[in-house]
Amino acid sequence: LLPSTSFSDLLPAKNGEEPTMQFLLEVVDILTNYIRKTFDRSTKVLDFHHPHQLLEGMEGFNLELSDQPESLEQILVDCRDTLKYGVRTGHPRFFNQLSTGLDIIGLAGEWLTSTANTNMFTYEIAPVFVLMEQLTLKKMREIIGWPNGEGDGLFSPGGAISNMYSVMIARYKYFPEVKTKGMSAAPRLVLFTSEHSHYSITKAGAALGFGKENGYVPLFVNATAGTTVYGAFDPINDIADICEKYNLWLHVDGAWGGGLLMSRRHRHKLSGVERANSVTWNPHKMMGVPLQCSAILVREKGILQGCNSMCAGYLFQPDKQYDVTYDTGDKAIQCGRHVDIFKFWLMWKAKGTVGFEQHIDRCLELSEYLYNKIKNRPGYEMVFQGEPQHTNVCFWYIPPSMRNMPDGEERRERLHKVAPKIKAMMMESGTTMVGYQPQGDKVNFFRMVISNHAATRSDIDFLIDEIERLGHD
Ligand code: ABU
Repeated sequence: LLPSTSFSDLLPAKNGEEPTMQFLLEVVDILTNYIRKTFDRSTKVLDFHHPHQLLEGMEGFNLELSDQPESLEQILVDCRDTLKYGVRTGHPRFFNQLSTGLDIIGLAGEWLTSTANTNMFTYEIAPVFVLMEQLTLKKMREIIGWPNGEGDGLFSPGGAISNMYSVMIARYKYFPEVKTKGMSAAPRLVLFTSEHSHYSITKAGAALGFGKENGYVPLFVNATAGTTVYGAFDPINDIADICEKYNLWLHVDGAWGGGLLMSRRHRHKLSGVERANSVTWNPHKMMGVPLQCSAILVREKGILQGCNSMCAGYLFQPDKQYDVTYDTGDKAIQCGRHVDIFKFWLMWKAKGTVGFEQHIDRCLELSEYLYNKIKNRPGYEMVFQGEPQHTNVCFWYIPPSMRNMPDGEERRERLHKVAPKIKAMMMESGTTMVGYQPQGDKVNFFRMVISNHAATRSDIDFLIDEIERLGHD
């Protein structure tokens, strides 16, 4: 590209085809180099800088927006720098989040999705994607165990929003007048969820005007399939018995654990899920689909439409020439909706159901390897007893100088500082990343999770060596 070339030389400019192709090939080169390095263990997971350092500008990388156009040469440098100062979440040693990994087919799907640049609200402008979404949601409902995969669903912008949908439709099911008359059309309602459940359930309660008081009318129970920190599974059948007895809506938050439904070895952990009224299941977590890809699945057909439809005449005209039940946008609380389905559909095609099963079984085997490696290793204490149910392995690392300290407040205070200190050093050396948090009365501990298909036993060994190297006092 000539240094003087700018955006105005690209298509749709006259004679714009050649500079456009050159520019895009350069971008592809940047992306493929990044991908190659992501899987190379000699590359760092991150090159950490504090916010003020990035804001001040790093070696010519300037985040400030400009009034005048920049050259395409500079735009390519901006692309390179954006990746350089980011975090390689696909690196085999990135364990920080529930969503990790870089699936190549999923990535291709995401590129195609951006190229198509359409909106999921109507069949009119997204015919193929709408059908893919319908078919994939049906398959997921079949896997849950709902008869003939009947029901409803949507892909939403993440597990928190999927959980919020479940609360909205539960309220609509029991008190449909709330849609038009507001909260005064219902008694004071209350939701039930466990202490370890995801904060999005309480957030949905707050956003939708629910309270927390005794004496309110019970409406909804959330059972978590794979809690965020411990990876624990609530006993769905026992909870379903209570919900049936008291006529309550049962939601299963399987944002993290839903993927285990794909595994014949592990799906028993969600036993009873078919008794739920709604299920959240995030393929962007345990199934390695690129962000974002979260489904809200509902047993009752038509309830999403009933709850959310506003029948905007400019978009959802009833007299279109095709079957307008395929205009699925009015079921959503959003108007514009990103195409999250294609990458998932493409991965399912490429791997088959068995491919997802193998991925999940492998991740669980790796976490078992980690658990067995550290459960009796000097310097480690497990946060909860027994084998983890999911890939979450929660542990304290005790530096040598603390190993003979008696239990007590002084030890707790010191231990609380250990995981953040090691994590900070880890990020500054850029070698690996793992999460930590306190939970209830427990001081900060590491939460290791495995969802990355690139991780191997050697990466688990590396993490442990790194914790010991950085944590040695
Ligand atoms: N939505 C929960 C994600 C949390 C995590 O990645 O650790």
